[in-house]
Amino acid sequence: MDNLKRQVGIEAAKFVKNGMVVGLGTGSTAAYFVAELGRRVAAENLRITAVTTSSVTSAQARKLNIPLKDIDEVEAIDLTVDGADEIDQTLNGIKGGGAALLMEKIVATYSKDYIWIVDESKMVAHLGAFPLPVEVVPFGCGQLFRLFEKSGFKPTFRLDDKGALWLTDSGNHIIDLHMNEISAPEKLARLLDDTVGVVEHGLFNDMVKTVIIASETEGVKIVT
Ligand code: ABF
Repeated sequence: MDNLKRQVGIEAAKFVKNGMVVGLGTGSTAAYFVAELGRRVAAENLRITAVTTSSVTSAQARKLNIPLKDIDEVEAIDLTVDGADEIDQTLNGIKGGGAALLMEKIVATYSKDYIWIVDESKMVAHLGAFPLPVEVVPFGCGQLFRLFEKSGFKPTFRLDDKGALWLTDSGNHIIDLHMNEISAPEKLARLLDDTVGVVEHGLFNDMVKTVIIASETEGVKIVT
């Protein structure tokens, strides 16, 4: 699996050219992309500026001497490369298993080009077997939890290793919805967008144009 993740990370880094502003995703697959960029910055004198999608990725980029800027300091983001938790056949996806969905969606929204890198296990017929992460404001999140329960969304609060409510980089909590199968992702996204207390959700519908997939049997494929 690590080998597949490394392959797509290296493949995606080929899209990065001198002078670009690059959005760096979060997660174990995106980390291979960031590692390859770091290698090229050192070995090939690749000149880029990066914006990141989490404190974890910022720390990795700093270690690799990849020049970083705040998202508001750059004019535009040329390309963002990120991982995903599930992708369906229309290239809608679930993200946020790594709890970075809010920053990931903001960076993706302001990117001219956007690529997901995954191993084949992430490709699914229908979204929803992976619990859908929803980032929520702490105030009133118990009420929101009960609303999700009543709606049949089977919510659970994400906890940290000490059993406390998970705190995102933006100081919010995460509720995971165990829906099993999401038959209408667009409708669910609209409902969550309209729910008070929801900051953002992990449905990334119609956002990505290119997915790089690595499989044991077929090698690396680029799907658009
Ligand atoms: C991020 O990392 C996410 O949005 C997604 O939750 C996760 C995928 O992680 P991994 O590559 O480790 O499976 O991109």
